Amino acid sequence: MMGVTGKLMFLYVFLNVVSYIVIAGSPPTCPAADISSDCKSDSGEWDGEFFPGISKIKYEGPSSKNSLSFKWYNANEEILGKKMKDWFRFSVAFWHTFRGTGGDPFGSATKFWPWEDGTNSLAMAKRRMRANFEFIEKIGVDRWCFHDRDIAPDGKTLEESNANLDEVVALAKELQGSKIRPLWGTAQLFVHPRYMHGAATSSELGVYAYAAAQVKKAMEVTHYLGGENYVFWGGREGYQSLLNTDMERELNHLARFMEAAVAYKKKIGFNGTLFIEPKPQEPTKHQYDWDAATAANFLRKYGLIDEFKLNIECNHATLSGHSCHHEVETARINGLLGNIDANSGDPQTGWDTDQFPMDVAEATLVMLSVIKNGGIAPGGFNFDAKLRRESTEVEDIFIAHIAGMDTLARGLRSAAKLIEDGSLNELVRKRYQSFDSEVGQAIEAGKGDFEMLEKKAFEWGEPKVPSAKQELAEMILQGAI
Ligand SMILES: [Mn+2]
Repeated sequence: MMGVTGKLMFLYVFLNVVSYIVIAGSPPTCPAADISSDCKSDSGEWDGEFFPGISKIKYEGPSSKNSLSFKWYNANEEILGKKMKDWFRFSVAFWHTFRGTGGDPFGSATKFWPWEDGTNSLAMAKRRMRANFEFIEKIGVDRWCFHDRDIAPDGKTLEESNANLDEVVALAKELQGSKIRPLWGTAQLFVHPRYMHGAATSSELGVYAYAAAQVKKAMEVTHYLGGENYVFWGGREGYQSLLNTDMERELNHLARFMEAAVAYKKKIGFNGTLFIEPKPQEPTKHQYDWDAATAANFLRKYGLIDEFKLNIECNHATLSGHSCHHEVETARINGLLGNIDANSGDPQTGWDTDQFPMDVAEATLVMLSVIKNGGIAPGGFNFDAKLRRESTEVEDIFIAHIAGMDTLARGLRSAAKLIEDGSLNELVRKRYQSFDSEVGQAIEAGKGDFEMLEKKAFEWGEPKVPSAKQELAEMILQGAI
């Protein structure tokens, strides 16, 4: 635990950095060798457990009243011929879980985890990494996701930032052991002021080059850690005003950047999938990867469709005016379903709240798509989700992940019931059965010319239009949950 000196120092440092945290949601930069400034840490190594009193979370079944147990997620139980853990491939998001402060645009941090000393030092970064792996071990998942700048502090120069990253990554590699791997890594190209106009879509050449160097390094360390995928979320790849923006040129630059990433991935022998993560707006007014369909169009236009898949984030789906199910289905039918950032928004809030997924009906629909996709590997379900600002106890980190995993597990169980029951499938099949006829088959084979169809329309007369049976479909869904 932190001593009195530590607490005073924490307060001092905290007051110095509070304005930055409120504005940018991130601590200040700290050069690796700087021991004279706010970056100084007295942390050293951490004695003992980070989560004392919490042992490995076990499955206890739906009747358990123990908040630190799984009620629905039973890792090794087989559902539709596959273990639950293999359907989900759950991952812990380092940034929300270990860098989230609870700060929002109106208020400062609310979370003061006992292992934090209020600095963004290398020593603190290493201590945090130890906490990350103790958490992963206790929650019982095999994967984690990270941004480069969240796991290691920015340096005064790019060389120094790279050196900081190398030092933390070496420790992460050691702590991972043989079982744990990154589901994916990514570069944080949106917090630093240099990226205010974008990274790959910045109007400044120097920023484009800096971003390229950062992605190059982030891909190298992801590969080194045995990462299975790499993500591009274009935090500031978009515009605030079209009046001062050459949208065509920016999109061309973005495509060139992605081409270079593909080439470098192949050059270093990194076999992970590259994902684009659509989001319509926030922080920019318009993000170029608005939704799954927009991202698919971008990839097709620039000949990148076979090199990428999509990481669908449920809260981003709702921000774009779609359901998560719609975005997952759009990705799936385009052969682009790669990964799911498992979270949810608030139906009464119009921004990205990154809440843990708690809606069993939505989880059921998402899992129906994932099952139709034959699973999601080499992607998985990453908890891109954070505790509410008002949830401030260490055990809340566990409770949130357990509840999110249980929600998705209930979704999987319900989706499996729907598939085994077959009546929803049958309802949909019947709805389109007129296309199973000779003429319908001709249309689907591309032989439905207008002259032939006009002849049929005259012959058949006014068509009989059956019921869509939406309420029956909803009744079937309710019955499976
Ligand atoms: Mn989000």
